[in-house]
Amino acid sequence: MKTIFVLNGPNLNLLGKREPGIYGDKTLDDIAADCRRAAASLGVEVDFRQSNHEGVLVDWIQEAGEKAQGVVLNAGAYTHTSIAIHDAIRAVTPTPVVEVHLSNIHAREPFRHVSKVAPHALGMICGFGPIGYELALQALAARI
Ligand code: CA2
Repeated sequence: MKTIFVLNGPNLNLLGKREPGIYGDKTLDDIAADCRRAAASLGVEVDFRQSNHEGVLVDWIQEAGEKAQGVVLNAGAYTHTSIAIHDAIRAVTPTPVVEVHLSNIHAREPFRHVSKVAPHALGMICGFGPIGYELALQALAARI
């Protein structure tokens, strides 16, 4: 079966526990369960992970290049800063990466309007909350 890595960056482990006004009340475990349900109906498997560490995310993107057919990536704040993540996504080409954000990063502070992930991503989904992960899985399942 085809495998999609769903990778989550810093502070996303706090979802549902802090700042529900911005990020909603679902926990990351809830989102993982939604992804697994969506994946089952799309006929793919998800490997869902979270790390607060940039290098770990780089390692996982590289691993995806060998073991997975696609990546859903919410790199959190590293989206806006990480050249290492930008380079890793480029390095695993042609493995497709879909960038996801719970919030609409373009409607927030100017520093969130820039994405280092977007230039090498297949596409980007933001502003729809947790459903964005399912939309990304659907887009990848149609592509791989
Ligand atoms: O909207 C998104 O998904 C973000 O990737 C979330 C990141 C933020 O830095 C990006 O600009 C947009 C932050 C995730 C922090 O998550 C928290 C959850 C609960 C409480 C505090 C932070």
